[in-house]
Amino acid sequence: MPIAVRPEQELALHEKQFYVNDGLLPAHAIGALEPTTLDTPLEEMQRRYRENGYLFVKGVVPREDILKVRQKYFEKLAPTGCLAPGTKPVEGVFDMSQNRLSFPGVGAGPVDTDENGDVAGADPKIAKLFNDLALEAHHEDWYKEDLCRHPAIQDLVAKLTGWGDNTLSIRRTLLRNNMPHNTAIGVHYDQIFLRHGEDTFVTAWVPIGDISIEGGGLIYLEKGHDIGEQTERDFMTRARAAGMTEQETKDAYNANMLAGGLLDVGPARYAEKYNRRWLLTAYEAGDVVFHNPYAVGFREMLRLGEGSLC
Ligand SMILES: O=C(O)CCC(=O)C(=O)O
Ligand SMILES: [Fe+2]
Repeated sequence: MPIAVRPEQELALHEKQFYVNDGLLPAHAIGALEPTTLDTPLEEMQRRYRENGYLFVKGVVPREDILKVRQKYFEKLAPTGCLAPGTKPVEGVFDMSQNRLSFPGVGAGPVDTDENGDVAGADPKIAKLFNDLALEAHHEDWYKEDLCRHPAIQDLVAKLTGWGDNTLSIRRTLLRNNMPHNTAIGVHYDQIFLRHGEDTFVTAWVPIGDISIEGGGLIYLEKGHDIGEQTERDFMTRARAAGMTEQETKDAYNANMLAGGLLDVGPARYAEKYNRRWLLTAYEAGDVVFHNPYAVGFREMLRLGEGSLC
């Protein structure tokens, strides 16, 4: 059955400090993401997905399948020196003696590049290697086949949407990392990036490992999908009024948007503007958040702590 979020859990959240790109989230802008268990009746899952714009399901994928991906990923990145000496790749512990600028996140916002288009950082060679390996990882079978086409994810989407055997997994996916203190992906909804297609897809956000509640996981704006949908409609109206071509309108990097197609780089400011809360949670390996194309999401910023990557 669904696990209800108890008010005291939300109050306990207010005693913690959560950092985002534009500073601390104020207590009144913090709520809890509501978890759903796998034995929840399908109609209830569908209701939650429809009304909340997301469905956060616990334990969808076997834990060992996720940890295998985590291990492979960090084995691949290890030659960059990102892992703390004496730790195992599957732990993904960042070497805090390294300069974080050498380890830029994939698509987490504008990155500085030099005249050759290489990622600039404290050590450009390491930054380039890190970026190249992180991109290369998208083409590995342990990622694009074993994880992205995982039957447990596919089956749940097939049931949730009623698409059944017609469920198609789109070859558009991002394998992101979040280094301690680095800028996280800004406020966005996914239709921004997939405007060339219909707005009927489902995104599965899959944490590759456990993430503590302050650990830099994804956070969602409460019922943000209505804001996302309205924003998209306004955007289309403005694009038409400005005489944009079809191609320009579909492009997430166009004149009406922030760099990278983001709605805002500052979630605290965004929550204030719309008077909505950001919903946070801890994640365990195997959990999946399914969300609709207009759900407004953002990454919490990973601050000090154990420096575990996610
Ligand atoms: O940083 C993340 O994992 C979230 C990325 C995301 O929301 C996206 O790629 O659309
Ligand atoms: Fe997203």
